[in-house]
Amino acid sequence: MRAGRTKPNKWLTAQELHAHLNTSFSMSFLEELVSQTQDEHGISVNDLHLTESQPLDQGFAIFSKLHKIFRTEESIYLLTRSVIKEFAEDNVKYLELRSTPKEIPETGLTRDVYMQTMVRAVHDCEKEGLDITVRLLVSIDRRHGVEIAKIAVDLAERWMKSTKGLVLGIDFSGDPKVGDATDFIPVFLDAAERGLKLALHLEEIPLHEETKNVLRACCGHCTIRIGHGTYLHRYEPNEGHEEIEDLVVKWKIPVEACVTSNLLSKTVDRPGTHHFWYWRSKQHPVILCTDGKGVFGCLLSDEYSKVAKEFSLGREYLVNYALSTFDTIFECDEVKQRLKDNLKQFSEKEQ
Ligand code: 6MZ
Repeated sequence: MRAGRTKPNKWLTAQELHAHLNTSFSMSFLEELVSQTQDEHGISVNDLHLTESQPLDQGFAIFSKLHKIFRTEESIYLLTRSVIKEFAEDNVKYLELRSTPKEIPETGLTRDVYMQTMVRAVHDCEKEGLDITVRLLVSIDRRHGVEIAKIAVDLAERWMKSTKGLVLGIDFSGDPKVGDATDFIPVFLDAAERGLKLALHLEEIPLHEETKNVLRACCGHCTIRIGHGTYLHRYEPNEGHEEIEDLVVKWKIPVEACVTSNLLSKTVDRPGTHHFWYWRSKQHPVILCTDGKGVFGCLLSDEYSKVAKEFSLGREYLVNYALSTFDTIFECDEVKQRLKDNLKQFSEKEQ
């Protein structure tokens, strides 16, 4: 599959809840930027997306290269606009876009400028009349440690207030092999106390202890979705990890399922064993997401097509599925209802 292709697909409207800004580039935008800045970094476009399954580490090596390219206010602005535009072209009506605010003294980028730039790009897309509602999450990179995470929460709270809710939560992500999510529990609780919603990468690889600790501490106190959750239900019997699944089910914690990303990162071996279907069969909320549509070369409509083909799902099933997933967005009930009404109207018209 070609990375970042922009074939509009009008068969379904939906929402994208797990998209990292720097890995969600559109290919045409990346090609242009790389050709202009090649002398500075010497990186080629072909090094920036996965075309076949590679271990997760390979993905993280690519993310580091991308961070050498998206280094200026201008590039973050253009990246944000092009990412939003490409989702809108794929008929995505609601997007929660997440990113780690960067400090890059050489280019004058500060975390505040980074946030300001993303917000400006969202507003400019609104002015342009793009038919998509965009909200932002501030990412905490677990590799950067707890002190930087606290800064991210302060930043998210400040921008949530000043944008009247355009920023609505935090994401916890980064290389799962580094650090322990348990250390961040006070940060998560503090963020929730301040009114921020939490999208937490958990169990992308088997990390049952930290997941158990986080869920025990946060369930009942925070609004949470789980990113990936690939190993939530994959544990050996009698090792005491059943509690994880019990908590996820008891608190109806939605799981963000990134099928192509998991396959290309080799955390799932084939589409038929993807946990999307495990949670669907339990009637537990699970949302199809792209993760990084640039790096993983998938549009959201591709993810729908992939599961439709794999699990023989018809149009009516998918429309009902998509309608149910609107309940998992971090926005208020009024916005949820508007999105559901729009999708119902759209699907009746397109029948
Ligand atoms: C964990 C991931 C990720 O924040 O610079 N990120 N973290 N697992 C994944 N699965 C493949 N994919 C992306 O976007 C890039 C950052 O998002 C996180 C990593 O921290 C990566 O550096 P931003 O916009």
